[in-house]
Amino acid sequence: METVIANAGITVDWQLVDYNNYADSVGPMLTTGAVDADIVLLPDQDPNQTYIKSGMFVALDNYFSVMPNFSKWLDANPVIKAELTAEDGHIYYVPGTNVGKDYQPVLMYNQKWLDAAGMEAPETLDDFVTLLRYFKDNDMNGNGKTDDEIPMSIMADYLPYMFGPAFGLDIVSGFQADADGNVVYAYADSENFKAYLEFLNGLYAEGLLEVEYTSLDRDQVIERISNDLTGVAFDFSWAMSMMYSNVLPYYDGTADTAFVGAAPLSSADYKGFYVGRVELGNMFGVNASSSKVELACKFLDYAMSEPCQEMYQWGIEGESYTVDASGNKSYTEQASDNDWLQQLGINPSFVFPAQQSVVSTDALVADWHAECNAWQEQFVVDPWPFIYSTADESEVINTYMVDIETYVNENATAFITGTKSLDNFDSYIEGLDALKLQEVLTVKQNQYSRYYEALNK
Ligand SMILES: [Ca+2]
Repeated sequence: METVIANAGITVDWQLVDYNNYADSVGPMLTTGAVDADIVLLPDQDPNQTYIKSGMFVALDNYFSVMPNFSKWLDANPVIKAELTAEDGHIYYVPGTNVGKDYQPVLMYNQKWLDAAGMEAPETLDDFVTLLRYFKDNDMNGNGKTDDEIPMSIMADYLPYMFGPAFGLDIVSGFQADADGNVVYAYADSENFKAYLEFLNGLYAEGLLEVEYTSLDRDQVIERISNDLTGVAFDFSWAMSMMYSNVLPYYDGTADTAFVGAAPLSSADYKGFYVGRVELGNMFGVNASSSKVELACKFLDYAMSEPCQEMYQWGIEGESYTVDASGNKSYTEQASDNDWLQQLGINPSFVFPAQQSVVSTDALVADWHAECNAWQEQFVVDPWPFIYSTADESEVINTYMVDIETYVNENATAFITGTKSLDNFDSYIEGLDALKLQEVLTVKQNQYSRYYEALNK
């Protein structure tokens, strides 16, 4: 941290606030205008443009001539640029980002079971069902019994990630847009969402999706894997080597004995994908009443530069990392002490707009896992983006969405478990109208149209 400041050639009056109470402390300060800092780390992402509309922060695009690093970075990251574009077309904040395409939720198989079945990881729903039947009917764990195998152990929250894309649906985000920017609610898709429910109801009826799936939690999945009882999981990728493979009784550190990530499932009509995460993180703004607006913009721009990003990620050469003759970096032993590392102001870096990198995660997982993650990245698509709301839009969404989400989740469970027949699917769709889905869709369409315009500018 000191190095960044020293290299920038400035002195800083820090106003430090306990990070655990940051939002509670700084939110009221911003609301009352009692902030004299030149640069402010926002307490939230200003989702309703409250601070933007109060005129508290400078429109940074007016200063892009002195912000070459930031403007270049925005051009290289069009989704984030569009997300940061406010309703009035200006950009007010410099963001930190989270990893959005790496180590996200993915499908994984017990490689030993796959090999014993003589099968490759399935890529279609049909092959997948064939595999589940094989796992169910055979003594995959070799204990002499064929009735203790649970073909797959999937927590209910991950079913949308796992099966929605094969039906062309992003029911993780819920709202999705086509290539022309037209917004639909995936849970109201009368053809594809019905097909999704029919498919899962079929798995459930056949005992391939277990009766207890709605209450299954991660600890139970881990326990099953440690007893070699299950062949398929779907979870955040980091669980692959760090929570699942490592508890397998025969795991020897190689992919041959592990739970290994695979391609997403596809159908004849739709190519599968994995749903990523919004990358936008902390936001930094320049105070419009500052006497040093241009200097503040310049500093934020410097803080976005590649040498600084490298420091947020690796720290200081010779202390937290070393560089070998061919230019490859590796962390020092001392850097494995994360408390020490955080004293350098990094991992994570809270006080600068840091772009989170996968390198530090790669270093934590098995090599085969890091390779698998890098390969799986090709299947990950952007989720529904962050888009600023207006106060009116927020009101509509807040008024109706909780009831809509409760309704779709309850109905999905009822249709999958068969307590409600899919003959009633049309009345389910009609029920969404009664819950004012159309009003929410109008808001979402307006929001997406703004985003779409900024994206294609
Ligand atoms: Ca068995």
